[in-house]
Amino acid sequence: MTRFFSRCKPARKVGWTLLGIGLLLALPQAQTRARDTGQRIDYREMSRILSRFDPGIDHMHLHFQHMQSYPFQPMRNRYRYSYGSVHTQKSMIEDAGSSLSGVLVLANAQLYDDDQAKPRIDRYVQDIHVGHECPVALETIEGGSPESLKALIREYYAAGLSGVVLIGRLPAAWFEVPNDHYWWEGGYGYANWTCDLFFMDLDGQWEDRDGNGIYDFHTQGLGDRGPEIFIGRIDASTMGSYGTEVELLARYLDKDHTYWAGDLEFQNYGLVYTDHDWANTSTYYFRNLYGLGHYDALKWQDSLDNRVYKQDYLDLRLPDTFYGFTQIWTHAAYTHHSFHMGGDCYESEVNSRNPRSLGYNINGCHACDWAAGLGNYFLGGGYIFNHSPSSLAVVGTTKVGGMLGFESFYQSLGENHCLGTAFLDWFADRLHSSEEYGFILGWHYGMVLIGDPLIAFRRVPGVSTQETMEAMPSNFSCRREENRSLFTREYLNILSWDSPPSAVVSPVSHYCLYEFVSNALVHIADIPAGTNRYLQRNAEDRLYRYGITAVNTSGHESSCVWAVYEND
Ligand SMILES: [Ca+2]
Ligand SMILES: [Ca+2]
Repeated sequence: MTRFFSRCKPARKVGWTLLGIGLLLALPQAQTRARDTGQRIDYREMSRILSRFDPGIDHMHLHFQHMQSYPFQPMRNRYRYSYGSVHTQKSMIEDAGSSLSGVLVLANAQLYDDDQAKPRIDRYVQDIHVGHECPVALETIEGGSPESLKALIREYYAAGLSGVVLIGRLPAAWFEVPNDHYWWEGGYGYANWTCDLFFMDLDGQWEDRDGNGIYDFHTQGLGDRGPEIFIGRIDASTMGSYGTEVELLARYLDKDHTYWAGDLEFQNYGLVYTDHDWANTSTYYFRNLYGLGHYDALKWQDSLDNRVYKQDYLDLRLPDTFYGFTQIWTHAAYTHHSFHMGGDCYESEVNSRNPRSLGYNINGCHACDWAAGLGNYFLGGGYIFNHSPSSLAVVGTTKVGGMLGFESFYQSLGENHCLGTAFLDWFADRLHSSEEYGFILGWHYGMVLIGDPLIAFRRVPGVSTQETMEAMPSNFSCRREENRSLFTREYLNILSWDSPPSAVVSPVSHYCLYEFVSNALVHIADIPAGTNRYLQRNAEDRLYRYGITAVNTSGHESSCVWAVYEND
């Protein structure tokens, strides 16, 4: 911990890089927790599905336009300050489940000079330092190539680094292949894309063999291809259609701060929303995040009951604050989701609905292809650079493909690791898997994290909630019965649950029963300990989302366990 702090000094000149690499080689691969989940993925079938879709957009042409607009310049970096590891009052209360060894924040120097942006960037650095109780350093960057930026990141990595946050416009690395998805019917043809894996893999070898400024080979070099750190991009300059960069960044960092202050209410309940072409894939992996029964798994279905279509997504899913994390799986381009039913759902429509989940996994080609947007907008950006008070981060891709092999991602999130760590864990799992390397490259090399990578989705790191999993009721369920007599007929919602395990420190005093309606948690009843059943009379023909907590004799309330009921 302290090594990171002591390394972060402005004087780093000749010889430092060699020293850094030496240290790097000596360090164990401690940051990456690759998990072999043993799952096999039918990458060929997935490529077949992708090949059916043509958005009619020439992403490659847009990429070349982007490259011409932003030529590389020599880099000037300036060390600003760092916070070392300190023991805050919060750290005495609870281990928030974070175990980061250090975070480096790199901000565009011109942006940092702005008097609206600077205090907010400083506050962000402070927030993540306190939240994760890990060292955080801030440097500002002018110009720069991906290589010079990576060299700087490497120096920090040598001293202990878990991840990097890039704020504002900063260099991007590009990757190209002559024939993407070559294994599927002749392939998709030439492709290039921005590739943040370049900054995540610090010991593999990256080569541009034809010397056109775009990487085309990635081998293990002296290390491996897998990532060692995570990267997150907070770049509001990609969303120029919606305001100035400073305005958009300020608004984003303000809502992000409410998260870190513990003032953003969110529920431990998820949504996995899967369109037609993947309707037969399992979404069981999603249980890893909030638990079995703690997510809506909506899949397109060929019946009148189908709920997966454009207007349902826009009107009912995006504005719903019941969802703490959402995964959406549709065909896409940088401009829109393409739903099987209801048609195209444009970035502007997503943006204007103010998406309310804290985080999104957007599975769809080019959804996070910010370069294609030429500074105007892109789909992934529309999810977070908007007026929503809660939407903070997106994982998606800058090329065709997206995430597959989800288990490691949601396992990591379920352990309340931050999004960056989960993204790193997932990427490491894919790159260390026994799948054909071509599949990994074609499907995953564009994966990118847009927004704050330090947020977690079960609870805010560093903010005490005084609760543990063990203190929560379990097996909470709702069933319906008809109560019929000669003169009346009514329906009852019968709620039941099990007490928390007796191993809990303080005994339960009572349970609090809530219903989540109209984006708010409404208290229904207090139920004394010893009673594990509740009847709600005159139940209506609608959706019910019940939450129950256990309050112990010390007055601490557990987080909610959910039971969702809807009459078919
Ligand atoms: Ca090249
Ligand atoms: Ca590596």
